[in-house]
Amino acid sequence: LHRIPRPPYRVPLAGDVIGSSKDTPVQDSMRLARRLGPIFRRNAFGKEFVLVAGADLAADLADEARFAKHVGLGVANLRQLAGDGLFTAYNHEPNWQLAHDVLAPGFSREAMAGYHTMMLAVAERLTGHWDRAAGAGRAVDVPGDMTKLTLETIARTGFGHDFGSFERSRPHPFVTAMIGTLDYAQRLNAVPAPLAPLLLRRAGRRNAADIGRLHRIVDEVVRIRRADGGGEGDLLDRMLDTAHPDSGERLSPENVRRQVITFLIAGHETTSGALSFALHFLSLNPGVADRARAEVDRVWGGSAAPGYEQVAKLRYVRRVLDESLRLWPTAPAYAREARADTVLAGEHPMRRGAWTMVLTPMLHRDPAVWGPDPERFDPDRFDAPAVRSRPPHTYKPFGTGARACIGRQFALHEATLVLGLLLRRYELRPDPGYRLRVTERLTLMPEGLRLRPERRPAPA
Ligand code: MNH
Repeated sequence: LHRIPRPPYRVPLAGDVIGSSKDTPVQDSMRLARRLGPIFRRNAFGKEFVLVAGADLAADLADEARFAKHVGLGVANLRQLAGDGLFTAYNHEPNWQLAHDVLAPGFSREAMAGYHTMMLAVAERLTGHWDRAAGAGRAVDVPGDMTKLTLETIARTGFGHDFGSFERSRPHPFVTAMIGTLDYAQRLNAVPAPLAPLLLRRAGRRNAADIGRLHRIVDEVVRIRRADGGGEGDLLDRMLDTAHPDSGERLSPENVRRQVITFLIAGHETTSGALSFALHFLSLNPGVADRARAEVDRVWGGSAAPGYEQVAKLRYVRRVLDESLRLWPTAPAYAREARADTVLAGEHPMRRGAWTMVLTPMLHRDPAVWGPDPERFDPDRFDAPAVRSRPPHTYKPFGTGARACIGRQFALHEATLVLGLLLRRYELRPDPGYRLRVTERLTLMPEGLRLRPERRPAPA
């Protein structure tokens, strides 16, 4: 451990607090990575942890034979909320495999094609709202609107539930309570564990109230479904009715609640951020936006409603998303633990159970992989020859291995569809005064991003 660099000034008891803020752990770590290199240590109140920012090390950590997901820091802090739900389950908990096997068919190609029409209907609520803003020459609140869109999409496709987000002037209470719990889970990392009950007493009470609110909301979603006697085979039907294909086992009511919370949160917050960053970059790179728009016009032509297949054909729009998630992967870290004593990258001994965090935004900026100017936004980094020429395990916005994101295709289909619709319909004018500020609440979001959509004529 002593060979791994660490920040030079360490405050007794508190640790590496100089130049770091409880509100921006990821961006502080990015700064440290720039100074300290591909692997470094941080210390908080006597707890020492190692972060990885370099591609060679991250590639070695992707070896599933020697490493597995570690439930630590932010993810572990969410266990109060989501217990052994899919995202927060320990590898050894039986409900992980059970829920994974029962829910995975809900993310097959056929399942996605089935969600498409509903995704389109939600996206049209968004364009309705943006049309009114464009007509009045008003700017739109991009993260706020993307969150309305992605929450409605997962709620309706997965759970047959309508949160009415577009009819509300303020965020749905589910969103407010969710942000509260994510924020709290992040803040728990910034205080010494034994003092948390004391230092975060008020915040802890608020967090308990937020969790209670989330439970009541999801219990109501489940109650309505039970009263209806079943939906049309969506995620909630799988959670409630589907037995494991081999064991015949079903999810318990307590576990269903945890899965519903997990999917309602994981299914919208990071996709909302991904769309928001993509719109930010499109507004700043008119050449990229023109090229993406030309592709949409070519592939979709005049068709009023693009079909499922027509979304998959938007290759360049998809690259815009890939590149946005390179620079700002909205789930910005994942942790890996050693399955047995091993040596990381032939250099760093690790005991069984020892763990390290991969700092994805810096992995995605490693000049050895991405060249001398990794900050430059360039979707062509994801054209086929460029992707083929890169080593594996260099791009990880959805994590890695058995515990990688189950909703990846869902997110990419939804986000590509929405970007296509917005590009076809609007010019995206940036707010001249806007400078990117990234807020952290375990996830990343471009704070206060506003754009001025302007209607463009329909393509001939
Ligand atoms: Mn998602 C796991 C990123 C969209 C549901 N997701 C992960 C992980 C990352 C991630 C990273 C792995 C975390 C870890 O190793 O600790 N997810 C994203 C991003 C987007 C995203 C960047 C959008 C963009 N995720 C979605 C959507 C859904 C979803 C949409 C559901 C509809 N994600 C999950 C679940 C897991 C997960 C569930 C946990 C999977 C498992 O452990 O088996």
